[in-house]
Amino acid sequence: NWPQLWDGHMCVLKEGPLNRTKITENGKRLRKNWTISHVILTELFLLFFKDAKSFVAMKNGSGRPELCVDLNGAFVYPADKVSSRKNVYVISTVLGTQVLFQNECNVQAQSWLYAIQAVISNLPCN
Ligand code: I3S
Repeated sequence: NWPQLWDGHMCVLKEGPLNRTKITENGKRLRKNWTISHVILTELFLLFFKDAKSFVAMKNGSGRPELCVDLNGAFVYPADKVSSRKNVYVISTVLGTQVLFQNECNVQAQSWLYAIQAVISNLPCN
């Protein structure tokens, strides 16, 4: 139950909009589908919500993220050849999910990269 999990265990380290698309699931390639998400970084997960309202709704007891990326053991790195967009990074998880995230502003995109890297390096499987 997401609201309960949230209440007990998580705090927001970084929050804001990013473009994202999942490109691999369980090691299987997916067709790209870029969408804008409201992204929440916690000490464990990167959560993608439809918008900021959906995140508030989840905290108030209804709804859940559209996508939850487990950062324990994950890698994050520039995805230069994976997309024609600029400032694209890939998060690759132990279970074989890969998500691209992107922001038109390179400073914004990089600040997400650094924040996610910092979380990963604090997790046990790093
Ligand atoms: O890596 P791809 O397959 O060239 O990625 C592009 C396609 O997914 C395209 O959609 P369709 O070919 O499914 O219609 C998307 O509209 C593009 O955004 C994808 O490329 P970028 O370079 O934006 O990641």
